[in-house]
Amino acid sequence: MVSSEEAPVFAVVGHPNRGKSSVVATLSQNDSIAIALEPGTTRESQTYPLRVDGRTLYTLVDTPGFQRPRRVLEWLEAHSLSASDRPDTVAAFVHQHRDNPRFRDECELLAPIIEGAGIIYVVDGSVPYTAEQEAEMTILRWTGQPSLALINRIGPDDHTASWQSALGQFFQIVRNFDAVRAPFEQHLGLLKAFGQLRPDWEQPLEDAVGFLTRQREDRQWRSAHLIAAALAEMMTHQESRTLPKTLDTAGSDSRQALEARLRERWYQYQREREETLRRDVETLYQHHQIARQEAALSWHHDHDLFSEETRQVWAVSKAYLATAGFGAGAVGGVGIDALTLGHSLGAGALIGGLLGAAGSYFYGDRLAIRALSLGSLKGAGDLQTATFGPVQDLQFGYIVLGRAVDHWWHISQRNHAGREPLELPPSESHWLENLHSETRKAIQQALTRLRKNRKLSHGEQQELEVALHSALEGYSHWRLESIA
Ligand SMILES: Nc1nc2c(ncn2[C@@H]2O[C@H](COP(=O)(O)OP(=O)(O)OP(=O)(O)O)[C@@H](O)[C@H]2O)c(=O)[nH]1
Ligand SMILES: [Mg+2]
Repeated sequence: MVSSEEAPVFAVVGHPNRGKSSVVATLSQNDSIAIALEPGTTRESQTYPLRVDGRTLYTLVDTPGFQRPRRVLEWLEAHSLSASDRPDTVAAFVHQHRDNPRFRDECELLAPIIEGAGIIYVVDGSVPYTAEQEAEMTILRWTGQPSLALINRIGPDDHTASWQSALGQFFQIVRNFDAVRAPFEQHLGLLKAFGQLRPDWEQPLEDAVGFLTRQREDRQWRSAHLIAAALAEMMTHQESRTLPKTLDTAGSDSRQALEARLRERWYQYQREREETLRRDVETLYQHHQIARQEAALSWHHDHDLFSEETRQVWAVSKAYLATAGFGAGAVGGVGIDALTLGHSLGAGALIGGLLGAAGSYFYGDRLAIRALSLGSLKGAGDLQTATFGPVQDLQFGYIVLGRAVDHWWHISQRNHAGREPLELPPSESHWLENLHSETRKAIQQALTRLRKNRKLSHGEQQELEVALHSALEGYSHWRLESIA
């Protein structure tokens, strides 16, 4: 067990407003760190450990930006006799100026470095390099600490090349790193690079890469588990109410009113359950502040029409049902491949026939939900129960699943420096078609069982989780490919 004292510490330093806090937020997976357009957002140094399973992998120190680097450098030059005393001279500067308000920011940012922190120097590659920066870089070099420079591009322009040649003279490693968009592999790449800078950091940072990789895999499994649980609950949910038998539910008005009330509660339940799933997945990835822009699950009000638009974009195209889902449920295990083959050979008649048989069920306009039913309550002669639901339509499961997988993907990709609202527009592509046939078959089987209102056995639940885990994997590939 490595204690937090032994875990590497990195001070993230640079000019004001260059994305230092953004780098800290992303590398420490902490979305509560203040990031803002105004320079001078960070006024004090603050430490952010990255903990996994109670173990600190490394600590980042967010710092204020340099304010008077030239003055500081003048002082250092005037007080240093030779190169060998430079680190001590920087330490002496901090000790002597701690209470001087003019050098407050410099003392704040240098203090962790003279205590042993490695240096992450952040510059904005979208503005040109200027010699003004040289005083900052010289001071940092004087500390003698291991150092790495990150070119973080905030704006659209690209001045990376001029930065690279200047930074290369001052820092052992220079990397491009976009704090908002850098993919996870680049986070790991930075840690590995840092491990090369100081021999006693190599092992802890190699361990950190291992921990973070396992954590990411673990989060994907947990997400599959959360989505499977939500699917099961949403597809089998029923609203029920106990009523006195004396209450007249025979009249069609009161019956309709009762049904309308239960229906409204059923809708409400579904929206809330989905919202809980969203929050649970976000919490799993340590995103606590996300503002989401997503159309709520919606129904047309006067009759049970599931929004046709939502269904078309998220659910399953006819082609999908023909090639994937439909087969497993309706034609048994061989169905999928037989139908896929049939489709590619242009055997339209076969598919048409099968769809025709089940077509009204799958493509009817109504989202079928089991209507109000009244029954007597066992052992209580003067009471009766009214129930509404569950859903009778497999497509409901696919819609919930499609929305959940897409949300998961955005969350799993999102860096903790991201402050933009998360937009989740419906997708028009039928991603399900790109999954392995076993995955599609397993999903279809589980949804079919759930639609029949069967509780999944432990084994079936696990099968669904395995299938969802591959579905998440497949969705990621598909998204990344469609971006590239
Ligand atoms: N597009 C984009 N914007 C970024 C990136 N990094 C930072 N920003 C934006 O740049 C601005 C400054 O970011 P901060 O992380 O607060 O910068 P800082 O260096 O900590 O600033 P001070 O604490 O004021 O010195 C914010 O508006 C960020 O949203 C990035 O990688 N991409
Ligand atoms: Mg800051």
